Amino acid sequence: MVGRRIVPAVIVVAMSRAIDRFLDAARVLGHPVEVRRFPEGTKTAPDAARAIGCEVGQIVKSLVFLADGEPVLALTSGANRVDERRLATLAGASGARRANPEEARAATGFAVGGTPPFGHPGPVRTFLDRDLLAFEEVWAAAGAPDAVFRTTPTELRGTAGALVADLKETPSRG
Ligand code: 5CA
Repeated sequence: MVGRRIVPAVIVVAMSRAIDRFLDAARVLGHPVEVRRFPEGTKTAPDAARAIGCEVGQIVKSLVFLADGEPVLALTSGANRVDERRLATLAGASGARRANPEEARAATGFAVGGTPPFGHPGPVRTFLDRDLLAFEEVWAAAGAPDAVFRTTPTELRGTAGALVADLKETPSRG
């Protein structure tokens, strides 16, 4: 039992409800998913990669930004950081910034650390990091910070209604 956290029952119930909401949304889309839960937690991309035993680049981070105030979702490889200027350009906005946890939840209906790439209460413009296409399978959050599901980049593009884009930060020259 070394390393096991004690999670209050109220949080356990809230997490299960969030996963159920995501499962329902996936079914409605015609893409039922199989959720895997890890007691050690999958809250961040490195946590998830460690738990699953895959490359960190195969983890899909579902990151919410505000582009001129409009929520935009960047499905980003766990190996990359989002270039906010690139994202703003993609969104046709003059600027983009990371949403705070409250803004992210308002846009997606889920808490950061468990935000799924689709299944939100309303449409959110979504971009898919091109680097994820290099993998046969990728893993994304399934509504809670201990829950993930496996998908393929092509399937993810469809379920999330995402536009494939170059959105990662690249090292600056000079
Ligand atoms: N479940 C994992 C892997 S699928 C996951 O959801 N990863 S994530 O990258 O999409 O979400 C975790 C991220 O939430 C962290 O990397 C962190 O950057 C972000 N986050 C944590 N706290 C905040 C905060 N205060 N404001 C905005 N983002 C936050």
